[in-house]
Amino acid sequence: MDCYFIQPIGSGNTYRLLDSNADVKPDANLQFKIVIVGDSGCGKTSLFTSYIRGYFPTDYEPTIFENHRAFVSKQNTSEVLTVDLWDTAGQEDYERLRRLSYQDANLIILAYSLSSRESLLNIPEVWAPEIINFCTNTPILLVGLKADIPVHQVDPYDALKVAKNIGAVAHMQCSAKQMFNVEPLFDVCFNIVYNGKKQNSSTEQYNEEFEFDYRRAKKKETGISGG
Ligand SMILES: Nc1nc2c(ncn2[C@@H]2O[C@H](COP(=O)(O)OP(=O)(O)OP(=O)(O)O)[C@@H](O)[C@H]2O)c(=O)[nH]1
Ligand SMILES: [Mg+2]
Repeated sequence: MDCYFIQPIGSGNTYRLLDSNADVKPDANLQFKIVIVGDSGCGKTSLFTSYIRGYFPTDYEPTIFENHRAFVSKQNTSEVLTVDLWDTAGQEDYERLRRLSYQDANLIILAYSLSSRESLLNIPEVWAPEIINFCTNTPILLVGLKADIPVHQVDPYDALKVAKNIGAVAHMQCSAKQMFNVEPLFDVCFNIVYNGKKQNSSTEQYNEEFEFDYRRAKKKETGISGG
């Protein structure tokens, strides 16, 4: 467990999942899309189900494609984020469908299973190239699932190396079965998208201010409106 890291963009706040029946007032500009990908059977659906529905599904049903909308409130603020969690198929048969999921993603959760060394080997072999191809600049959070199994098949230092090589902004482990580290994992996800948005909008604001000043200066200089 000492082998995970979280870059500053992923830390800061905690979030509370709101009841789907609650009278929520989400902020229109705080809407995010998070996509999970990784080998079939590594535990992606179980992770989403345990977080959103609060239980661990015992039967394995391969996913074709599934979306969940969640509203989360940011700790000590009135801000409410809308988060669309896109669950994808690890199976090759649905590769084409999965590739459609990447568009406009704000974060990719890239998952492997601690019970399968192959699922980690597939991160640099299969998944990272696919992500880089379809959403080049989207941040990646690497997560090792099924942390509850008694004997891990993945050497944590290998996983750490993979995380660094693919440029992940965080690397964590969790267990949907034992609800271990599940909420902290989603806190990191929400911090990455929230802080990323704030960074971008301050850059936009800076650009707008710069443009405004530039136009004003030009107007003075030439007596012509910058348009
Ligand atoms: N021990 C343990 N088993 C888990 C955990 N999460 C999932 N599993 C089991 O792993 C199997 C596959 O889980 P899924 O969540 O359906 O896997 P998936 O990644 O969504 O698979 P695809 O939909 O085919 O891509 C199921 O039998 C789960 O019960 C976990 O945290 N611990
Ligand atoms: Mg699934």
